[in-house]
Amino acid sequence: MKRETNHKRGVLTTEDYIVGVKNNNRAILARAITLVESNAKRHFHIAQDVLSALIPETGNSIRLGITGVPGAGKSTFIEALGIMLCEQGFRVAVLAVDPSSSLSRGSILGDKTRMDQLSRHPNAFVRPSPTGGALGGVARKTRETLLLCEAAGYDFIIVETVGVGQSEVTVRSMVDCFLVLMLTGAGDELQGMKKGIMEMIDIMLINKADGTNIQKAEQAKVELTRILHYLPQTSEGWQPEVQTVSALTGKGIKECWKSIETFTEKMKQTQQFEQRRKKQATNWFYSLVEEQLLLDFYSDKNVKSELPHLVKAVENGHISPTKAAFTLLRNMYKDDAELKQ
Ligand SMILES: Nc1nc2c(ncn2[C@@H]2O[C@H](COP(=O)(O)OP(=O)(O)O)[C@@H](O)[C@H]2O)c(=O)[nH]1
Ligand SMILES: [Mg+2]
Repeated sequence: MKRETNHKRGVLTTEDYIVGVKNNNRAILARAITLVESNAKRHFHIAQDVLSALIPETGNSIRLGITGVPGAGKSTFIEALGIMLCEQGFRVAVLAVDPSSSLSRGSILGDKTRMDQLSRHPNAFVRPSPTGGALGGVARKTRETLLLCEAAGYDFIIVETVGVGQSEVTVRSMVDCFLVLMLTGAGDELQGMKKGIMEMIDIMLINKADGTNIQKAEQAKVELTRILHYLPQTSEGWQPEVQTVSALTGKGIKECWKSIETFTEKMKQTQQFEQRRKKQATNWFYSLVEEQLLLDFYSDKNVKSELPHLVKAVENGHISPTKAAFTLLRNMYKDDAELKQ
């Protein structure tokens, strides 16, 4: 008990983090997440040591992504589905990717993102979106948080996001199954959904199919099923499903769960599950390499000093953009070249 109190206040060693996460000590898991979310260099190195040690413990959950416009009922739905799974004895972690929360402080995922009822369940762990930084930074933090939750033994990781910028593409790239929550709209069933998004969806849910809305929801289901039929398949042998659901009354949640199970089983049988995960991991690796190269490049002192002159010269038409780009790129390696001579 005493040790537990010390952990809450005191400094943890790398080993404390590793053991604490493995044992699903929630206070330590929360602190490990804070560590990966930190922008401080000294935290970065401990966080990476902790993650490296925990990597063998990861990969055993089903990762679900949920998107939809603000107010579609994502948080209410996740809470209903989450509680159902927790009641069955599963452990559920809920994360969020909300690139807006850092800018406006107010989250567009809404105040229900806290999911008070689910948060209190002993089998659940709810973590709000990391704040600060662009989507790229938020995405890295969420990916690493996902790995920490897996190492802590959560069976399902649910990631909530909204259709802002590239956030849907980002979340699709870290989950096994991607769901969208729709509302019945006035005629336009696609509700201005960006075209590429439709093609990333595995399961489409029409939410708020309750009260006077039931009939409209059923009509929308027919219409959306027809539209989805014309789109290319996201996964081999899987025709995206459309279902009506009420996150508020719980009607349709079980059926939705069944679809998620059928989908993941099918993906596992055809090896697409493993292949997608491998691809996601290598893509993540490459994007980190590219991101870091850019950062290093623009913070190089030679590049920094040359850049304004070259931009001016390009603006004034004194040098071609191609020549300017190559001149700048050569600048980065100038010191290395001098050393070699
Ligand atoms: N009638 C009805 N209302 C719902 C349903 N699901 C969510 N809501 C309500 O819609 C509002 C937005 O829900 P929320 O879960 O915060 O949406 P989010 O922004 O997509 O996360 C809240 O007032 C919910 O109570 C539903 O199935 N039926
Ligand atoms: Mg929400």
